[in-house]
Amino acid sequence: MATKETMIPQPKTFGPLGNLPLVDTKAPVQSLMKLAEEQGPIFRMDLPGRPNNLYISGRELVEDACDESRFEKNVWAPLQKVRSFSGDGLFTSWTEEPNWRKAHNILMPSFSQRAMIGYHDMMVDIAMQLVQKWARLNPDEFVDVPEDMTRLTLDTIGLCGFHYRFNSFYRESNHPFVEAMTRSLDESMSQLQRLGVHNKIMVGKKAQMQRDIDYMFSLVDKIVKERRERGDQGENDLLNNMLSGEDSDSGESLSDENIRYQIITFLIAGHETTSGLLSFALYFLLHNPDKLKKAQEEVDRVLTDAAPTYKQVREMKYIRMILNETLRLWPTAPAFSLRAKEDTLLAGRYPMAKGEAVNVLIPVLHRDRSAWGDEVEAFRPERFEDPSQVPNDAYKPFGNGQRACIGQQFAMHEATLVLGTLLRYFDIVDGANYELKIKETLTLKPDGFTMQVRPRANAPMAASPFPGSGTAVAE
Ligand code: HEM
Ligand code: LEH
Repeated sequence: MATKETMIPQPKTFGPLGNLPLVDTKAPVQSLMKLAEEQGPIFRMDLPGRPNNLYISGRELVEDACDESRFEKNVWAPLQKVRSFSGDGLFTSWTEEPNWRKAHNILMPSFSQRAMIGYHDMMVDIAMQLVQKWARLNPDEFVDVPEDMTRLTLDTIGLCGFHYRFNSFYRESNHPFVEAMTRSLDESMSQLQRLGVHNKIMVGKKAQMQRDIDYMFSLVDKIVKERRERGDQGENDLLNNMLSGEDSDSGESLSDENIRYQIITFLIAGHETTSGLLSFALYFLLHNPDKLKKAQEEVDRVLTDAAPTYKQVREMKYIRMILNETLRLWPTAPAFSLRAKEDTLLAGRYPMAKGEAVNVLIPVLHRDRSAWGDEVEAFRPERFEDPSQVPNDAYKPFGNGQRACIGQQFAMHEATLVLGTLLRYFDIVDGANYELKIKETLTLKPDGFTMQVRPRANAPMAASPFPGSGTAVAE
């Protein structure tokens, strides 16, 4: 009888290093994507100290692994590294850890579609700071897209989540939190690819990571202390919900230590992936003038005032389709992991023992021809026109089931608002002939992407230094 080892392909190995030499240290996800093309929808990788990693990317396999009655979220190696600063926060906790359900119950209402009405004006505040910055550029100047999108998304989660202003648009370089966070994510990714002994001797890197974690904790502790001293002044934000919320199941509230982990989680998760999404979307629009034209027709029709209202953001259907299609081609959180709850057969074929895991390579799943047709590389927002035609089992940019992204509505409301507003105010120009290169820091971003912007003649109040803050209107 064939064993499962003979059934699941594995690329060539290099003695004690296993398959590690096949992985580009700076671009592990892109290496895994290439390996999936060669090996097929399921393959095995042996890594030093981590034998037997399974990667899946076919529609049928992923659909089966997403069955929550048989599989559950696995806090796999990349997430275990991040736990050094996000502990048992929502993203890095096991489902059976008591704080996962407690925080999930307390925080879910803060992320409902209705809750976006309360965040809308704050999102507009930050979006308008970006409009102001771009409106003041000289025609020959370039915008560093991922840098400005990072400024925007960090300031947005800071303000909406904690009424804290990072004021990134008033700084030449990144806020120190972004520096500490990026270094920590980068080091977490590097640790995955070093041999155990090699990690132990990287004393300098370890010390830097500890300094970065200490800095992130100190910033978060300052935010909490100031809120506690000032008291609740009716801010309807994540921080208030965490400080005063009670879990409806247990009646318990979150501990101070867990609140710290949740804040770090939200500051990181709340901006890193959304900035990548906005950057990739602008990249795709530069390369697809017909889609850009359709997008501008929509924003010109819908955005009639200086700043978008909540209702107008909900009306920008084509902008949302552009974002969905962007996340198909470059899902900015590119992988997640699931483990078997009991012994089972994956897709009726591959025996999996209880606890055994599969890692889902989302960018490859999103290019499965059986779900998306032959022209998988073509940027076609129209794929998302009719929701009943979207192959949801082959589209997982926000993960799966009860452990799917809690911030999905937040990210999509923010990204739709910002992309729509930018296209209303500016024409975009590929002045640098940018060629796509993807930078990985666990998440994905277009590396070094610059472009030029030209204020549009018909933009509402484009010349005004105070374009207003807009008013949220519920549907
Ligand atoms: C979980 C993607 C934006 C907070 C996840 C997961 C994915 C994901 C794939 C599942 C991870 C896993 O199974 O291991 C994205 C993408 C985003 C985005 C692509 C933007 C385009 C956000 C935002 C926030 C956020 C804006 C917060 C404001 C979280 C949290 C979890 C999570 C807390 C863990 C939820 C839980 O397990 O209870 N996200 N995310 N994300 N995301 Fe996001
Ligand atoms: O290094 C990675 N994977 C490999 C390395 C190996 C081949 C040497 C592995 O299997 O260990 C990269 C894996 C990256 C995937 C992690 C995605 C985490 C995204 C974090 C986003 C958090 N967030 C943001 C918003 N919502 C959630």
